[in-house]
Amino acid sequence: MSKRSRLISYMSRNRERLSPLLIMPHDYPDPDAIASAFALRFLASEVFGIRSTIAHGGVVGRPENRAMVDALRIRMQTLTPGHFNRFASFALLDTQPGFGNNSLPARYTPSIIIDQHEALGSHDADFVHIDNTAGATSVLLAQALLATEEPIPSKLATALVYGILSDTLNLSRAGSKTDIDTYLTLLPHADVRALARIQHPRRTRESLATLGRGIHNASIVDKTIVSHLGSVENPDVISQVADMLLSCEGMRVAFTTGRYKKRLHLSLRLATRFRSAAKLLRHVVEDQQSAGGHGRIAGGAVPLDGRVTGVRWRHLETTLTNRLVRSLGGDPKRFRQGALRQ
Ligand SMILES: [Mn+2]
Repeated sequence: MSKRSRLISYMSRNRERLSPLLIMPHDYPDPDAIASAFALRFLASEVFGIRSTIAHGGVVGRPENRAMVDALRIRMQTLTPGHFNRFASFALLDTQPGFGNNSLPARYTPSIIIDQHEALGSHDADFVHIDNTAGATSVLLAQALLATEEPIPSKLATALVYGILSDTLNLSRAGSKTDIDTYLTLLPHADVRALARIQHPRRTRESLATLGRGIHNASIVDKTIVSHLGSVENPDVISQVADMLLSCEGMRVAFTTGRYKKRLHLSLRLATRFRSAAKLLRHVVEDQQSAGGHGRIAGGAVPLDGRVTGVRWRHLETTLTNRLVRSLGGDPKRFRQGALRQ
C-alpha cells in the first residue's frame, strides 16, 4: 500500500467484527451514494473478505440512476425492518446519523460513516470520514480504493466516475484539485460506452411531462427562480428540474418542490457560493434534520401532517417559498408567474 488510507487500515483490522456489513446509501440514492456503496462493497467483499450487502430506503427513480444500476449490475436491496437484526455492523454513505434522509434507526450506531456533507454534530461511529471539501462522497471512496493498489474493475470505475460527474454537475461544481485528479485517475479504467448509456437514458413520458411542468410552472422574483411540480412519480426529478432552471440567464437561486407520499420534497441550487445552500434550506424549513446539502446544493423534505388536501399542499409550498425569498432579501409579492412561457 503506497498511500495511507485510514479506511483501509480500519477495515483490515476489523474484518471479523464488521462481517456481515450492511451498506446503506441515503434513501432515494443518487449516483454518488450508489457509487460510494458499490465501492465499499468491493472493498469489503473482494479486498477484505467481509460479507456485505447494499440496501437502501426509498426507490431508485431517476432514469439515469436506474440505467446506472442496470448497466453496472449493482446489486441493491430495498431496506426492510428485518435487515437490521441480520447484520453485525452498518455503514452510512453520503449521509449521517441524524440526517432525515436515511433509514438507519436511531438505536443503531453505524460502524462506518463516510460523507461529504457538513456534520451537524459529532458521531459515535468507530470510523468517521467527513470531508465537506470533497465534491462527491465517491471521491473519498475512490481515494481509499486507489490506496489499495488493487486493480479497479471497470464497472466500479464507471460508477465512481459517474458519481463524481453527477454530484459536481460535470465537474463544474468540483470542490478541489483532488476531485479532478481522482476523476482523471479513474477515467482510463471506466467503460465510456456504458457511461454514455447512463448519461442518455430512455425516459418515460411521465418524466418528460414532469420536466415540462417544471418549466411551465416556473416563476421568478429578482434572481430567484421557483417551480412547484405538484405530485411527482419519484422525488429525484425535483433536483433535476432545479439544476435545469438554474441554467436560466441571470438566475442566482433555483428552488423546486414536489409532492410525494405526504411529504413536500425540496431542492435548492445556488449559482455561486454566496451562501451555504444547506444553512439556507434549514432556515427555510425551520428544522435542522429535514434538510442538508453541500456547497451550492441542498435538499430536504417536509411532512404534510394531518389531512392531505390541495389547499394544504399549496399553503406549504407558498410558506416555504416566501420564507426563502424573504431570507434572500426579496419580496414574494413581486413574483412573476409563468416566467418561462412565451
Ligand atoms: Mn453526494
